[in-house]
Amino acid sequence: MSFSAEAYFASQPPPPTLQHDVEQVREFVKRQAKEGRNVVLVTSGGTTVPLELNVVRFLDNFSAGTRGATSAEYFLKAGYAVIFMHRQFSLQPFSRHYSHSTNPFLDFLEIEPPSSSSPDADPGISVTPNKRHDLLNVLTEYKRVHALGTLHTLTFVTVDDYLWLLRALSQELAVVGRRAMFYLAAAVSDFFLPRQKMSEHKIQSGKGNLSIEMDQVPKLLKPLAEDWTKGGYVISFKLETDDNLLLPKARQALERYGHQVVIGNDLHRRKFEVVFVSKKHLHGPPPNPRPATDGSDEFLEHWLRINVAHTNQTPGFPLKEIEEDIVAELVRRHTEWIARTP
Ligand code: 9Z3
Repeated sequence: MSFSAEAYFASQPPPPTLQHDVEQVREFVKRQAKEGRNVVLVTSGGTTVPLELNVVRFLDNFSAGTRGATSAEYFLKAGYAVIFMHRQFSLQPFSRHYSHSTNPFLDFLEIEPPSSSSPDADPGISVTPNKRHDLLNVLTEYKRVHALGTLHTLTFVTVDDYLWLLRALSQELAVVGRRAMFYLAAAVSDFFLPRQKMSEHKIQSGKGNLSIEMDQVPKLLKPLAEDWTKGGYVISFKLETDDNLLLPKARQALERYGHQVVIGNDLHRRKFEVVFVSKKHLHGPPPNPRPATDGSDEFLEHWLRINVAHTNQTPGFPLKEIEEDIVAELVRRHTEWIARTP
């Protein structure tokens, strides 16, 4: 079965923290609006689909949160206020450079013995000299953003949390109209198990194979782009593993949901190659205008590529991140979008 957005929200309960989360976002947006900033909602990380009410098992969607956390940093640098809505425990701006699995920070802290004049004092702690420069840069930007108050973070776990939050936050962002941007990089499940079909307790083994029929997650992009945002600039991501599907699926999404940009990425090439797909009538020309490869002149495609060798150098600090170019291009397009009165 496929739920409409209305049927979904009428039948699935909201997360218990929704009200609290929304109030905090309302305050944040109000302050940013007063200070005249553009506000971007960045979604990041994968959603889960619980299989039981007392959840022991769940399905997960692939995403470490790198795209979202990295992009959030570049938006902050560009002067945007960022609402960072991410999967609990996925990567976050700034701390992402020191992921416990690839670049654990304990590995480059040194213990310094107390001085001979105060031998009973605690030993000091210092940063390994060759790690200082990078850490200082991250820390400086982190402190700057905290002092300005331009980053607000909140979390989701399940696809239900995600959908309820997305609707509520997009309605809150309507206050800033065209100055709002939606950067929907989270990996969202296409299927879910409605409450009414969920087993209360842990599904028991011993009865042979397990078959579960899931329902389709409602597509919220259309109401989001059409009704909730009041002119916000909406970007979704399309993830494929079959190259041949990337462009057709991206075009199909634009056609169906009527938002502004789909960024297509292939699972294995996503760190060094993406494609922006947009509709011609919605935009001025991109920097290297190219007619779409489907032969029609309805869509524009704009490929961004970086040198693959630059993406995997020092852990946590690649020479170049494709998100820098993605964000620069989007800021350019969003600025035009704001300037153009509807
Ligand atoms: C993406 O395509 C993101 O770029 C990635 C980022 C999930 C690939 P990482 O977090 O990965 O850096 O490890 N996000 C959107 C994925 C998605 O679920 N898209 C839906 C679809 O493709 C549409 S909303 O159908």
